[in-house]
Amino acid sequence: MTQQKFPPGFVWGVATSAYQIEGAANEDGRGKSIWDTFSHTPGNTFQGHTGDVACDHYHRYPQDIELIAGLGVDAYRFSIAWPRVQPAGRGAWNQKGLDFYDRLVDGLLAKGIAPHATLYHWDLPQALQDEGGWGSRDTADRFADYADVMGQRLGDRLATLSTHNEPWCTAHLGHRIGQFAPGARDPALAIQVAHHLLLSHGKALLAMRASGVKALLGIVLNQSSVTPATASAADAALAEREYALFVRWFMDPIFLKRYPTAPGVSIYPVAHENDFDVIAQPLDFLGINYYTRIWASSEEPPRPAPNLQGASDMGWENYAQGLTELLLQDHRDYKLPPVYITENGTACADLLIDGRVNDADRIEYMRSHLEAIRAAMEGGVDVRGFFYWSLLDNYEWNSGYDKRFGLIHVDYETQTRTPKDSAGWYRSFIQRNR
Ligand code: IFM
Repeated sequence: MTQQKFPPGFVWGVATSAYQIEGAANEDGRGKSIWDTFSHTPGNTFQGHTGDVACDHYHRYPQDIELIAGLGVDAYRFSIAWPRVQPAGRGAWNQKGLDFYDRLVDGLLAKGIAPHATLYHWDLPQALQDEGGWGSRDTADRFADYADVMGQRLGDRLATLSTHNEPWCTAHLGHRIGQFAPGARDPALAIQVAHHLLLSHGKALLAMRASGVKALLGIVLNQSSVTPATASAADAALAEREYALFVRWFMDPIFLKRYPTAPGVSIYPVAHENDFDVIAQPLDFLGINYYTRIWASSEEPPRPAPNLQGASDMGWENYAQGLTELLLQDHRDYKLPPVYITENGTACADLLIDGRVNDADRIEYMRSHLEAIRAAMEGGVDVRGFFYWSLLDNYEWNSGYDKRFGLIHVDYETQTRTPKDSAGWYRSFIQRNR
């Protein structure tokens, strides 16, 4: 691995999102988001955990910038909390919220760290949810207005600006499975939401291009390779359906101006005539988040995936090869723009003992996934950068603070940050690969 260096200019980074780290939920004019409502509703999250305080990054961001710099990375990916900058999702802007992101971006630049921002990492203003949320087509226009203002405000200092993070999660975990905010359980609504998310992405890109926003513009999709559990026709059909719903549902509209077909897929959204022309905007880059593969078993009970021993603390199979498979498949199916791996990482049952976290499993996960990226690049995929998820242990949505993904351990009682062994490993890996 050390002989196969990454090319010069390859971007090394770490990633976070607003609701997972910022805290300060009721400060400086921030509006409520759907995650405030969802996490404060009993029964929705692990032990009722909320993001009210999280890592207190809103106050501790100068220290966190120092920690990022200490890793020796080139880049930091964060998200903007829409309700912090525009509390009701339409109308008035919140100066204190806007100022926070100005300070964050300037603080990063002062340390030579390139800021990569995401506009939507799941924290819709509650006021828009009250009007129908992503189930309403109007929300796409509200999002385009928000994107345009933020693009004009920060775009000259950002390296990249992504519209959405993982729209599959917003649509399906939020509106079909009910595991994420707003907690709906309606398959048809999930498909309509996915369409409005894609539409909002296209409208936002059109608005930001018209305003001459300087940052590179794109979207971040969560993707997995899919493996049929056996050679049966039923498993093959299931695998095709899973891949269509997870990967192609977002890639086909953006790159091919259509929705995919697959066995057993029968729900399609209500779309207007020119929607695909809006959605299929040229991208400057595509962000791909990869954690594990999808194992397609149609049997009852399903056959277990082979590598579940040593799976992550989330119970996710460690399958680095899936990242190579996925990137090569994307490369075959679509004319890809430059790709960033905008998230990849693992949750471990980390223990802080005598000031040290020995997270050898995380190091092995990173090593094997970086090798998988290198293999995809050898196969012709134009990967330009890698962002480890996450900088800090943080609020893992409905799992609360129970799952730790960070390179840096957070003691939530004291807010003490302690770099884990993986932080030192990543730093030296980057140095060796420059
Ligand atoms: O923590 C999340 C992140 O918000 C989005 N991608 C997956 C991560 C781990 O579950």
